[in-house]
Amino acid sequence: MKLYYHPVSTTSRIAWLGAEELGQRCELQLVDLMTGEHMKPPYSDMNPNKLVPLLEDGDFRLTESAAILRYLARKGKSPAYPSDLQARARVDEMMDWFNSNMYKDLAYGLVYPQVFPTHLRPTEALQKGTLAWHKERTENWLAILDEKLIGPKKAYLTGDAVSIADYQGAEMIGLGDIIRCDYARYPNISRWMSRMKALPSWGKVNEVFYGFAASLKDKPFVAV
Ligand SMILES: N[C@@H](CCC(=O)N[C@@H](CS)C(=O)NCC(=O)O)C(=O)O
Repeated sequence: MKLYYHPVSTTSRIAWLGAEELGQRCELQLVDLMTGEHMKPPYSDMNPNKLVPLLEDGDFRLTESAAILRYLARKGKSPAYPSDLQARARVDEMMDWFNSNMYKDLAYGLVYPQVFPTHLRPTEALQKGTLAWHKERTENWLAILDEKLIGPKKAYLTGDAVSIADYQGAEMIGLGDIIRCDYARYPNISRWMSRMKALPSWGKVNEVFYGFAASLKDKPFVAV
């Protein structure tokens, strides 16, 4: 299999972390987002969304990091995507929650407008308002995640065993490191993230991302 990716891209790191932890061997093919390689053929012919990641398995191509995680887990019949109907529904529930609730506010509303010039709002007032709005929403999701969804007892998002929802969610929460989010006041999230950051492949998958974050260490950010 081949994974088209960029190491700073959160959704690429979700798919890559999943592939590594699930033991699914993938050749990595860099798509240089910085030079716009994803915007033109041949990549844009493979993925008309012009986004990474993309998984290639023979002549089968798959986009969407969550779908890629599910594909890799099912291919390897991994317990990280349980076959039991209700256990699997819980994993799906968390994956949808992260994709539709947390990510839109934390990533698109708070991190990207401060980090990527293409996401900067056209006026100062708009930028300020966007950040304030999404910071509040992000804090709301973080409190729900901390107190209700993880809580004091669970080791992972859906119980005592790691699932593909953890790979997705941890990379999304980890994105906040780039604007120096302080998660210390969310003890259950902090505990879970420590566990996720201890995964064997976490360091390798996130090395370039942390380098990018370090390059922004003196830039002031609005963060949670
Ligand atoms: N829903 C997609 C989102 C993919 C996505 O947004 N990829 C970003 C990187 S994290 C990208 O390729 N951005 C390139 C651009 O915006 O030009 C997924 O989960 O795979």
